[in-house]
Amino acid sequence: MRRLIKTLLWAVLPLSLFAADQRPNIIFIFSDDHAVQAISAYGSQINRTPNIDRLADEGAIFLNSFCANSLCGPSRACIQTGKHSHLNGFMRNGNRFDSSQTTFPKLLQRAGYQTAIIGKWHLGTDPVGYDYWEILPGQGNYYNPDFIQMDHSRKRYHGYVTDVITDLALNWLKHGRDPNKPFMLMCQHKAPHRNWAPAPRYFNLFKDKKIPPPPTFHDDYSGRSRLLKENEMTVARHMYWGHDMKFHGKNLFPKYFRGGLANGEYRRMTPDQKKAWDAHYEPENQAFIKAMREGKLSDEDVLQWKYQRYITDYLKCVQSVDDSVGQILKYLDETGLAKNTVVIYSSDQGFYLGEHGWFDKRWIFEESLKMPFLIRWPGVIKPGVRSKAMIQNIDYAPTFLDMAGAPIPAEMQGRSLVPLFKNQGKAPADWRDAIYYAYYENAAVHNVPLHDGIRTERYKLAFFPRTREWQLFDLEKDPHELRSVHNDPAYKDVLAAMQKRYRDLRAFYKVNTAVIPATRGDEKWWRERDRQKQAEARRGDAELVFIGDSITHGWEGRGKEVWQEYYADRHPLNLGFSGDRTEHVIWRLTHGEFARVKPKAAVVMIGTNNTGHLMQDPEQVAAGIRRIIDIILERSPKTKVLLLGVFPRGHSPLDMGRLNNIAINQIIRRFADNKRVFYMDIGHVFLDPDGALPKSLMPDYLHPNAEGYRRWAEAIEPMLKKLGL
Ligand code: SGN
Ligand code: CA
Repeated sequence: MRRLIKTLLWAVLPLSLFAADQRPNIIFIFSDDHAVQAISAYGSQINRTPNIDRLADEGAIFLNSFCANSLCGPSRACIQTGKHSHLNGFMRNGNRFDSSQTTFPKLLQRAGYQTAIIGKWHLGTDPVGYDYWEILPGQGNYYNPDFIQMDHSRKRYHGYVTDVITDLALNWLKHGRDPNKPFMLMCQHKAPHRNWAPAPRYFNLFKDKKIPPPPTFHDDYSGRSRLLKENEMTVARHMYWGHDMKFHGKNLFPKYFRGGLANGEYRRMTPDQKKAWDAHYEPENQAFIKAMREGKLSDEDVLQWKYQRYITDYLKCVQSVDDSVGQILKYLDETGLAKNTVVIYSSDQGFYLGEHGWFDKRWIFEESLKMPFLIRWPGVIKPGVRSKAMIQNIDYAPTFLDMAGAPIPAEMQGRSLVPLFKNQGKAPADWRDAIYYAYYENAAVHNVPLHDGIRTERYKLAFFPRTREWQLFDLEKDPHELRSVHNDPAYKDVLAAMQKRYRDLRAFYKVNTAVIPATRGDEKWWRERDRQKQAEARRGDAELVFIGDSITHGWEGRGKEVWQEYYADRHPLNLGFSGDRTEHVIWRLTHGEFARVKPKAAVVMIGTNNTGHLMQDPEQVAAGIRRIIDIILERSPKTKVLLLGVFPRGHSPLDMGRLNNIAINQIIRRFADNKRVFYMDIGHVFLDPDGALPKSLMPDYLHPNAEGYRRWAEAIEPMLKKLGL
């Protein structure tokens, strides 16, 4: 009710009320991959960031600030929308942001703010809701970077990217904006993103200094999922000779370095820049090569050398970002703007600075889950506030709107942080007890598996669908997350409570993984089968397509002869993949397997793995099946869908999996309109009169044998004929 009144008031209040607009300006300084371990206000032992620290000294630092999905594009989409990835649709890098959705800059504009974004954007589509924008294409470059202009032309600036972005931001503050309106400016840096190319003025910053690697640098990954060992982001094995380590020419030591990717920044440099670069890097590089050739370096020495190269380059990049903050604060001081301007410093996710032997991010573990968040808001936040409240990037959009006195749409999932600011960092009594996290970029760069989880003040629970594993960490006793206690009897109650909280939070945030397209691309056979099926589909001549999981896949195994007999001469295509759930089918159909085919009929039977592997709810699975049908009908309007009820499983009629399938079928039978979608439940052809599933038809109580396939074919044959086959 209060919200409604507020909304109504807002609609009728003339904006002239804000004639002497006292609403604060907002400057959001955002970097890329800046870990809290590299900010002195957060206790960094390895570098100093005096300008960023100023925000903590003069305002607040948030020690438990988290992202919702530890990756660039997704984090930014969460910030724009105030929603988790599965609802804003930007799940992984390379997606294109749907800019028709509600975003905070659009609403700020409506509330009379001027809005601008300068620097890294990385959301694919143009920024919408900004009076001014000038952005890097994709990841952008460090040296002499190009910027996309509002008219889509590109402009190249001479110099170092962090400085260029700072200059552009200052220029907009000085000359671009209307001084009579409040503003919101996002100044978004590329640094310190890979390939960590520093500005010349910092080449010598760590000269002759050795930076100690973190205590978990030599992690052996024992006591946790094997998936940790499989990912490809170690300092030891995944650093490029050119791109990361800044050597010229051919990879001389393939045992220690990856070859094939040169330092692209070097190519962009002017002769003077190259000269300065080489004057710094070449002596060190040549000394290393010489020592290697003389056999003076042990494996550990090489690892340490690589770490030093990595971490010093990274920290040098951070230093220029700190300068940028300093320059902006100085400008605010000089102009008096400081008094009524909120300044925030944050970064899209955390980063591994050698923890667990890694670089990069993506995992739910602390180093990449955390985001820096420092804020100065004169007159509201007192100097020196240190907050332990759990905040997340989905909170930023509602916070900005709240600062501007604009209504917060109910669809935004985050919560305004303004009450916390007004209360000097203390969370209200009804604040969240846990955050939800999800990472969706399966098996892409760095091979980090899809996973999600929750974190409370003390515990962290993660789930890995690929191996169907839980991991549980006690952050108080094991702050470095070196031992999962999910199997430890002492944590039985904690595990159960965390699992409940996980399920409840997923429901609260409307997470339905059954409809979120997912690959199993990290399983080689699956990738290969997908490629092969895409090729078959591209021929475009299929008339009868079967879509599903292992049960459909089995037409190529135990069902082969029946298939020959019934379907071979009807232009069939088998799109059954063992182990697939609805989300995998959705991915396959939208990524090539249904690009050209226009079959007469598509037989769909899917869902048993959704409840079996993942404990998805029957409602959710049904939504996944609905999505599959919609994709087929949208792509091939003349195709008739023969939707089959999910086959019975388990010997006993009381089998839990069987009951799940019954619950799914109860919902999906209503999808039939008998025009384009036809439904059949043929489960009874496999069952004994007492409801038991006999071994003689499904030996493992899940997959039909040859006779089972025969019964399947017989049962649907009349319908197939009716559908024109
Ligand atoms: C590039 C990097 C990766 C990094 C991603 C995502 N490789 O692909 O190391 O994880 O960006 O980063 S590089 O060879 O191009 O440097 S993100 O911050 O944009 O999400
Ligand atoms: Ca990033």
